[in-house]
Amino acid sequence: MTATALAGTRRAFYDRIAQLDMAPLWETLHQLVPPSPATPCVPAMWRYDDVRPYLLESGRLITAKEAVRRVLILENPGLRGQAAITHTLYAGLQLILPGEIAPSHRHTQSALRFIVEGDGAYTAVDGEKTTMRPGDFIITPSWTWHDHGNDSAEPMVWLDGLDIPLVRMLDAGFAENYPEDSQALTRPEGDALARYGSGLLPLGYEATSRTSPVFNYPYARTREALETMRRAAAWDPCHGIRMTYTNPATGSYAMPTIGAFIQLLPKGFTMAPYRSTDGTVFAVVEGKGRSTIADKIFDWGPRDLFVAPSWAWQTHVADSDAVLFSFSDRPVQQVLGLWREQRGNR
Ligand code: GTQ
Repeated sequence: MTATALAGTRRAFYDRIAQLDMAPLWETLHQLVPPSPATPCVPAMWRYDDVRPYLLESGRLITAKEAVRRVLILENPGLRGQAAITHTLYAGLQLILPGEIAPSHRHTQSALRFIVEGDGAYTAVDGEKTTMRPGDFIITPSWTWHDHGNDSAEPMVWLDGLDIPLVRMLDAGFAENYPEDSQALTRPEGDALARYGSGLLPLGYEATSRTSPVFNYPYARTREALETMRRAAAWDPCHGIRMTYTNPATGSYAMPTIGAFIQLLPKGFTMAPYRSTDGTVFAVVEGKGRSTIADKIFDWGPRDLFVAPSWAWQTHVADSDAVLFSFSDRPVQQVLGLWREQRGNR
């Protein structure tokens, strides 16, 4: 048989087995088992100044109550239509205007909030309210009731990070609405942080879930920790001083599906190249600088957002002292034994 004839015979064979819902592995094996991650996720950046006018415009088009969550989804250009910023994670910017309430619901997807703009709106989680301030890291564990409200005089904006694409892939999503807009509060504000986030734990405490019992990690404390550490800590050549938000009861990540990090990059420091298999979303809190992600260069300042795909080389430079928040699916990859990282030379 000639090569052309063989190719034709094969194609006819593929058509015949397609009738039985089968396909030949050998045509796609190299794609199915790539030598290194071949993600459709691409490096991308959202400048806050570009996005903010649209966010405020959305506030004139729909109320938080009608929208349930008034969010502009940040869609990775390589994943349009999938509500995904990386292959496994969702991100969006949520706006809540003075006097509004985003009604209470719960879902199996875990969520994090990283506060970008405004001061004094609240989120209520599992019977307790917490006031939100810029830079605060707040979590909404899987299947906990949560509603958001704004009693302040200013619009409030935060970055939402959820494991929506991951849970969708696992077909493990459930959701329900609370019978009223606001859930019943059973504990005073600050209770969880005092009880679990002060280097103390209640006597005989045993974790009842895989998520941290602390649900607001206030920026004031985080920033102070970074500032104190810089006096003694050696800078990591790739990350500066980078810390993980942890569950104080286990020392592990604050949530089982999303890892969150905060890092301080010193002024004038060029980080060494780094890559890891967890596609990572970055939010700039303070300072100015630039990151090279694969072949893209992003100049960033406060409130800008960018994403580094799995296994893409990343290098950060800070022109002034800079603080970056970031999140990824690292806990999932690590618990499954899949996570890899590589450090390059400066
Ligand atoms: O605040 O509960 O961005 O359920 C997407 C889904 C936010 C939320 C989002 C959600 C929420």
